[in-house]
Amino acid sequence: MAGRILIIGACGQIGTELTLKLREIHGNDQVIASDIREGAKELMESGPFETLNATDEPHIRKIIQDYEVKEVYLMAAMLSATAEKAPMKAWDLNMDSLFHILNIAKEGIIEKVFWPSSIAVFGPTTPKDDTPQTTIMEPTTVYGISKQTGERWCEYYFNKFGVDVRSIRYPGIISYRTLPGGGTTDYAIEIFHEALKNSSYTSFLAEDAALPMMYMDDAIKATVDIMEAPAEKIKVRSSYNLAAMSFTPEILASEIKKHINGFKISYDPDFRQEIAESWPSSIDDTTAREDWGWKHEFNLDKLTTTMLEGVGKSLK
Ligand code: AKB
Repeated sequence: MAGRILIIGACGQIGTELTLKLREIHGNDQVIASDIREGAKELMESGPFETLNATDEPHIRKIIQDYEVKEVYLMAAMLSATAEKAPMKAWDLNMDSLFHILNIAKEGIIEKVFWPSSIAVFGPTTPKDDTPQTTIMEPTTVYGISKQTGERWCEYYFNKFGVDVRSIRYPGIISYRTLPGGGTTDYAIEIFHEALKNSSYTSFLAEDAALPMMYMDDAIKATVDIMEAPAEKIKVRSSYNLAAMSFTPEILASEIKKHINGFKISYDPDFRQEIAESWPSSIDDTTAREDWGWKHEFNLDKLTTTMLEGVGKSLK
């Protein structure tokens, strides 16, 4: 690859692991991490870091110019639960940052863009089970509205200006290295920490709230794969459905009980339950599998053992 890679939002849950993976693939000095605040030691010490507000267009342009960046991964966003508490701030962050990058790409300064979408683009009127790639989308959250709008603009910039932008609708992503911030699917990470610390967890979602989920390594693999695929294979320029597994808090708890004797779960649903109810229970990702060969590796069993081991080590 000619030119360097810039990750905006590199210190977040997905950004951290994505940056480390891309540094492993392309070399540490080829991947510039940036975020509004510093992050994990491993990330800060393994390559270049720039403090960057994702809405500061002149600063984004300067970093792209200084490092001769050709590929941008825009991972900065306000997630579903936090966005409900600060709607205008979420809208400004999620949309302004995307427009800055799309416009820089339109000018030909960068060649390729990755922008994550989410299952939040769907809403209560969407078919809930095996949600198809193309279907009714009437999101009812600020985050979902921003992601759906973003998808429309990505497709528009591809069609009108030939911008090579690629996107995935992430489900809930489960990992142990960096904690997520402000999502509705975060319970599925908190539960492992509480199970190992206290042998009990109170879920903020109801026992039967089924949501699409994925282990981090699969999400990173999908992100790398879609960006490495030949352009002609990327036929969807809004965003691809992506799936691995689907479970409820009750199912996850019974999986954890197989490893932690006496683990107890209780339920105290809050405002996030309403968000979860508006989202699909499971996703049909046939199009991603057919177009660019997406394939997941982690099922619930493998996810549970990996999380218990990873969180367990981090608590020592
Ligand atoms: C959230 O819960 O907001 C995110 C997402 C599904 O995009 N994890």
